[in-house]
Amino acid sequence: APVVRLVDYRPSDFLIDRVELDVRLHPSETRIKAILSIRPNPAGRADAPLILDGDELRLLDLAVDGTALPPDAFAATPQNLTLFDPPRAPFRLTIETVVDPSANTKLMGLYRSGGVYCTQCEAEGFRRITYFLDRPDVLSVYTTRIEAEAGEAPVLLGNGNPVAAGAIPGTSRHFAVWEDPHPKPAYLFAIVGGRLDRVAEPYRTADGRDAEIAVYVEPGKSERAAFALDALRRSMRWDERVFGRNYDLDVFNVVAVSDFNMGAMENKGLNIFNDKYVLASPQTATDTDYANIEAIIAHEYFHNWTGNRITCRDWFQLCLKEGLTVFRDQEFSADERSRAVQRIGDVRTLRARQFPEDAGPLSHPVRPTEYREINNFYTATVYEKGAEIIRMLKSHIGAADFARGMNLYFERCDGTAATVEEFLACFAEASGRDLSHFARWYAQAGTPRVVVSGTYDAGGRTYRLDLAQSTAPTPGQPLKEPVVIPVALGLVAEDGGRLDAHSPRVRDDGVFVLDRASDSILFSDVASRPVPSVFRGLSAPVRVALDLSDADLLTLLRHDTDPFNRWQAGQSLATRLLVRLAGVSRPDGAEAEGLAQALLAFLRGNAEADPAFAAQVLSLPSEAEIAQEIAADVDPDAIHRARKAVRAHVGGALRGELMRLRDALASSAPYSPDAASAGRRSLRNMALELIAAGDSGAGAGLVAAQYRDADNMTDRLAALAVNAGLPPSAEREALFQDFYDRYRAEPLVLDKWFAIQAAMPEDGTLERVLRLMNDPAFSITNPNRVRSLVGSFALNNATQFHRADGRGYAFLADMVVALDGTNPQVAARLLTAFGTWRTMSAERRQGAEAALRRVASKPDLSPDVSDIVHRSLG
Ligand code: HT7
Ligand code: ZN
Repeated sequence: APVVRLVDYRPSDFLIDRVELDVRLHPSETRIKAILSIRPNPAGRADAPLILDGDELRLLDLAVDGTALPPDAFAATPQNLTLFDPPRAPFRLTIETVVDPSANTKLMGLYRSGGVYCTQCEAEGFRRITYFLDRPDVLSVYTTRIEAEAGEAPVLLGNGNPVAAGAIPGTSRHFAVWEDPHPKPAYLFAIVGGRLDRVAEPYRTADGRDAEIAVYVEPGKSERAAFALDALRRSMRWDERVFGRNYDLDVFNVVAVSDFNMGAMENKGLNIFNDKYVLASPQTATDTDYANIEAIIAHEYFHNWTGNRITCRDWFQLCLKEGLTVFRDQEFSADERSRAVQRIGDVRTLRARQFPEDAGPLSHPVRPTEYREINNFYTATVYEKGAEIIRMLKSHIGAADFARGMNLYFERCDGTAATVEEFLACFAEASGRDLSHFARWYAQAGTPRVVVSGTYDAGGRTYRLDLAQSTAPTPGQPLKEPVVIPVALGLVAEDGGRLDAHSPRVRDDGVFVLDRASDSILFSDVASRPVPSVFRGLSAPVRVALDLSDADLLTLLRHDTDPFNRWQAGQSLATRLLVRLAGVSRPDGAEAEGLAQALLAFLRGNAEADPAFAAQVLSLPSEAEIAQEIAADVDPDAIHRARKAVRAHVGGALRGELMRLRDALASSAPYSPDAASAGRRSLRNMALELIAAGDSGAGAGLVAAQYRDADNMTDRLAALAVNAGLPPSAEREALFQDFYDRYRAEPLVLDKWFAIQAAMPEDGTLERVLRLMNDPAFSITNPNRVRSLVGSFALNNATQFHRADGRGYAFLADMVVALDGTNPQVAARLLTAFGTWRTMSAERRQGAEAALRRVASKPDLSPDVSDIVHRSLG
C-alpha cells in the first residue's frame, strides 16, 4: 500500500452536500442506490476529475442528473469510480452498487453478525457500500431508506431521526426512512437490520429536548441491557453537567452485535457495540465487565460532541477525537467511581500498553505524519497517550482556562472537520499562553525519562530537587527535544508530619513545569530531611527515575497525601525486589519479607476503609512491567520465577490477615455492581490469590468453596483464575469442565474460560490452546473468540508466548497468516504482540525474527499485516 503523508493533505476537489440512500437488504445481494448531491469545492482544483473511493464494489448503474453516462466518460473498478470530466456546477450523481453482506468476513462495510445486518464504516468502510469521497473532511446530510424482509429484519435503524416506516404492499418486505440533519463524514454512517429486543426510556436534555434512548440486543437478552441503558443516561447527564454538552437528536440508539472488530463505534445517533461491552448480568458479567461497559458506553456517547459534531480533518488528526474522548471517559469514571483507583487503573493500562509500544518498532507520534494502513493507528499511543496530553494540558493551563478553552472549541469548531492546531489555538486564546512548545507532545514519539534527585542541606534548611529529561530515539526520529512536563509534587516529612517548604518555582497547586532538558527547584525553610513525592497522579506520561531508599518508599507508602503515589511507592518497592530476584537462578522468597511487612502494616491501617485501593496496593507489578524495567535480554521464565517466589512469600506472611479480611469483607447482600461492593470483592479475591500463592493446598480448598457458593460471575471467575494457577491435578481440570458445562450456551462467558486457560504459565498451555481451538465454542471468524484464546496467549502469557524454543512465536505467526485471509484487522492486531521481540534474550529474538520473516514472506499479505510485519522487522 502507498504511504499517505500529512504534508500532502489538500482539500477535496469536490464536496457532497446531500446523500440519499436506498438500501435493499438481502443476505448475499444487497443493493444500494445512492444519490449524491455534488459540487466543486472552491478550495479544490478547478479542472480535476472526480475520483470516488470504492473497496470490493460492483457497479450496477450510474447516472449524472438522471442521464446515463457514455462508457468513455467514466471508469469503474472495485477500488474507484472516476468521472473524467464531471460537471463544474452542482449535480446529482446516481450510483447503484451491490454487495454481499454474508461473505464480508472483514467486518468492515455492511456485514451480517449472527443474522443481524450491521455496518462498520470507520475508518474507510463506507467505500465498501457505495462509491464515495470517503474522507472525514467531506461532510454531508444523509437520508437513508432501508428495506428488508419483515421476518428477517423487523427492526430497521439508521442515523438521525426516524421519519417514515411501513409495509411494502403485496410483498413480505417493509421499510424505514431515517433522516440525519447533522452534516457528517461517511465514517459515521450506520444502518442495522435484524431481529432485536429493545429496552428504552425517555430522556429530557438539560436544554429541554425530549428524546428516547434505547439499547437493542439479541432476542431474549433485554434484561442484560439494563445496566448499559443506565450508564448511557448517567453519561448524558455528566456531559451536560461537566462539559455543558446536550444531546441533539430525538433518539439515541445503541445496538449490540456479536461480531465486531473493536469495542464499539460512535455512529451518529446509532452507536454499534461489540456485545461484550453491552450485555451484563450478575451471573454472566464480572465487576470489570460492568466498569468497562460503563466506560465504553460513555466514551461512544461523548464522541457525539468530540468526534461527531466536531470531527477530524484527516486521519492524522485521529487523537483529536480519540485522545480527548478517552480523557472525557476517564474523568466520567473517576467521578462515578473512585478517582484514585481509576487513575491507578488508567496508569496501569498506559504502562502495560502504551509504554511498550512507544519503546518498540511500532512507536509513532500521537499525531503520526505518515501511514500505510490507517486501521493500524488505532493504538494505545493515539488513545491513551492522546488522553494524557489532554490531562497535562489541563494541569498546565489550569482547570478554569481549560474549561474556557473547551467551550471556545465547541463554539468555534462545531460542524467542522478540525485539526490539532485549531484545537490548541482555542486553549492558547483562552489562557493567553503560547502553547507551541507544549504542542511537541503531538509530534515527538517515545516516552521521556525524567531523572530526579534530591539534596538536603540541614544547615541552610534548603532542599534542592534536580530534574533532567531525555527521550531515546524512535523509528524515524533519531534526535529528540525537551517537552513541557508538568510535575505535580510535594515533600513528605520522614515522620509523616507536615512540611511547609516553599519554592517560588512551584505553583500553589503543587505543579512545577519542566520545559528544558534539566532544571532544579530550591525549597527554603525545610525543617527536616524530606522525602520527595514527584509526579503525583502520574502528572505526565513519563518514566521516572528517582533513587529513593526502601525506607523513603515506606515513608511514602505510609504517609503520602497523594493516594496514587502511596500506591506507586509500594509498586516501586516491589519492582526493585522483583528485578533483583529475576537476575538470580533460584530466587529466595524470603527476600520479600520487608515488602510483606510493609503490605501487612498498610492493610491493617487501610484495608477496610478503602478495599478497592488496598487491592491495588497488594497487586504486584505484572511480569510485563518487570520486563519493561529490565528492558534488554529479557528472560520471562526468570521473571515468572521471581514473581512466583515473592507472591508465595507475601501470601504466606499475610495469610492470617488475608483470611481475616476475607471474612470481614464477605457480604450476604445480593450482588450489586456499584464501585464500593466491587471494591470489597476485589480485595477478597486478591486475598484468595495470595493465600493460594502461599499455600496451594489451602488455596485449593478456598477456591473450590468460593467457586461452588458464588452467586455472581466476579467471584466464580476469580476462583477459576486462581484454580488455573494451582498445580496440575484432576480437580483443577474438573473445575474447568464444570465451568464449561454451566456456561456452554454463553459465548461471552466462555471467552473468559478460553482467556484464563490460554494464560496458564506452564509447559502444556500451547497444546491446550491448540485443543481449545477445536472446541465447538471456538470460532476463528469471531473476533472476541480469537482475542480470548489467541490474543490472551500472546499478550497475557509471557513464559509460553516467548518460549525459548520459539513454538509460541511460530503458533502466532500461523494464526496471523490464517486470519489474514478473512479478517486482516484482527490479524494485524494479533501481530503487534511481537512488539517487544527485540528486548528478549538472544535465542528468543532468533525465534521471533524467524516467525516474523515467515509472515513477511507470504504472498498477498493484506496491507494491514504487511505494514505491521515490516515495521516490526524494520
Ligand atoms: N472510533 C471507533 C473506532 C473503531 C474502529 C476503527 C477501525 C476499525 C473498526 C472500528 N470499530 C470502531 C471506536 C472508538 O474509539 O470509539
Ligand atoms: Zn473513540
